Amino acid sequence: MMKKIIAAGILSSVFASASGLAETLISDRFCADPSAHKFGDTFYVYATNDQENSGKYWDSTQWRLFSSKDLKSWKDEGSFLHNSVFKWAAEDAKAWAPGAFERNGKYYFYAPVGGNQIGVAVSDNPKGPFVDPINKPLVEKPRDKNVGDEPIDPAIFIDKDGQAYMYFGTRVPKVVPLGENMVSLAGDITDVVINGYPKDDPKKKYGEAPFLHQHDGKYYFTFSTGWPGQIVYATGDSPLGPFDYQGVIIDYLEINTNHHAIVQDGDKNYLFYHDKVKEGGGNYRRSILVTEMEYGENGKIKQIDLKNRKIN
Ligand code: FUB
Repeated sequence: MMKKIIAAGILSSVFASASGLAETLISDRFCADPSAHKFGDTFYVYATNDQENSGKYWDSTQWRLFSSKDLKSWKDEGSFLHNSVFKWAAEDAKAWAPGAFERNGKYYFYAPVGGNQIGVAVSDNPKGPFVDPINKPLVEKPRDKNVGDEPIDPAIFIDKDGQAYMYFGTRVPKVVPLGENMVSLAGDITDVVINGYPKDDPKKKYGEAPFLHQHDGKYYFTFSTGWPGQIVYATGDSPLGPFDYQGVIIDYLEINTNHHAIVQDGDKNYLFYHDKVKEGGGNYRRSILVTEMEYGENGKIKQIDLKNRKIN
């Protein structure tokens, strides 16, 4: 069991590369589902608030924010947003894995509420206050066509031509272009096609937690394969896919979910994910870690060595 970490406020910890595998725990509070970004000179992690759930389900109704200048010391910015920002949401609607994004000096927060709706909130500051500019869900089941089982886990990507896309969904990955205002849909919701899964691994399907980033001219679609899930990746020539399966980034954890985000900062790449690493941790009491992510030959992402990691 790892050593007890510092109790409150700013955490000091050591950060090392993925190959040496020291990893930094960003908070002593239980939190999960990182949406990680660098805005200006500061890293921000928007998270599901596992500390405030019942411990029996992911039933928290608020999100938590953490910030850091150096990825070593993290500041807990508090429960910066509650689902009540969305007037149309049920009082007890679950606040699940968010996806934040900055565009033209505005900060957008895409939030799955209740498992069947995605709302969007906007602010002039990464820490809020956020408001709901459209007063209705951005995506809603059953209002919208082809949202799949659960419209959850939104993640945003903006392509070189300025077109923004939102990825989301469980069991079948979905993508939809966003309007330039970032708070409207600009096309149909379509399925993301992933080719080439290993036939000998029946567990290897799309589960949830989609994410898109670009590296060396290729689009990398990364996601969790299910419950429990690996974080795997597939590459393609368009943000809309299709994508070809490539391999595993994070293997199965000892909890039933796996969720990640990738931040590119200069020539470094960082991988944020959650796991059960603190005393009292479990399926509904997760903790967010950050480690360096590295590319090998031909743009292959090196798998995280879970057995040899050292957590600070
Ligand atoms: O935190 C609730 C759910 O667990 C998220 O929406 C999923 O990605 C999984 O991590």
